Amino acid sequence: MAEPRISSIDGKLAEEFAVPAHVEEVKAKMSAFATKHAAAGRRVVLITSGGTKVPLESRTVRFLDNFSSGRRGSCSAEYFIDSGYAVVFLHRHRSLYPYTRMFSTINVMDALQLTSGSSGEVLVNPQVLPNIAKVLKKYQEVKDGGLLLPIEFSTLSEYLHLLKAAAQALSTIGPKAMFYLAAAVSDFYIPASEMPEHKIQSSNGPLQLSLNMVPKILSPLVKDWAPQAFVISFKLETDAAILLDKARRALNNYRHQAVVANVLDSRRGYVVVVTPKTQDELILTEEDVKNEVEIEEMIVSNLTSAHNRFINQQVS
Ligand code: 9Z3
Repeated sequence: MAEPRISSIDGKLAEEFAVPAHVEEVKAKMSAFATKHAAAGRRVVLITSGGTKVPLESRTVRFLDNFSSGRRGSCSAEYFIDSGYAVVFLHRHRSLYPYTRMFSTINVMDALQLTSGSSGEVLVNPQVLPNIAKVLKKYQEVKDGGLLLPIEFSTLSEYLHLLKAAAQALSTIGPKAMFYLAAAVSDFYIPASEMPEHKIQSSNGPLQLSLNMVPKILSPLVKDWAPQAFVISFKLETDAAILLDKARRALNNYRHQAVVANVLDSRRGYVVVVTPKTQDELILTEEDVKNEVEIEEMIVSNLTSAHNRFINQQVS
């Protein structure tokens, strides 16, 4: 029997990106989650969400970060659950979270009131937390049903190692696994071997940084770690003129199933789902916005249908 291919990225990951202490424990949890839900006839989606932190010192005082709020990922998680999926939610610590995202800008003290009696009871002000009863009910159902497995990352290293662990854990359920890679992942980093231990001193004068390229994790994910899964990456640009070409190039390079292409400023109202044979524009109308329709509902609907077709092709 041929030896399994060891991708060079595996070596690079181990050498240049600090391995989180709990990665094996998290992998076992994800594996048990995937097996349990697949046995119950459910599909499982791994959603990545939020931005990665890139430390400049190993005892980190300063780091590079990016704009991502985690809205796309957290919002999509809710629609995937509504569509019957179980969700592994690999997200940036303190980025938006399914269900609570709706109240993320609210100061909890403004939403509560002490009753006037001596019992010290606390009441919720429904004007400050609109729909709270409905959302809480849904949240509790999801929790009781064990449909959402939250896993946190902060740094780029944590993200990369946890994504690899997730891919390997979900690979056991073959085409029933979907990867929805919406996190905004840094393209640049400082390797562990070149990172200063202590705080960079401003007394040494202006700071010049030299950053390495982050290995393209999509390549081993598709080829080696979860070769039967349905994989969707996201492509973000600020220049709409190059977006679709870049999305097509990614599909050509990595040979996965779809790219969701979006432009920074219009990402809440317009995306294009690109596959090798199709190109679907999803657009929120003014009417949709008035009715509080979210574009993630359309993205999830488009991709769950494509996942259906993908699974049916495997069995026929
Ligand atoms: C996305 O394009 C997501 O849609 C956003 C969502 C990050 C724009 P928010 O979290 O934003 O709702 O505020 N994610 C992927 C971004 C990315 O870094 N893609 C890489 C690239 O474009 C490829 S993996 O090169």
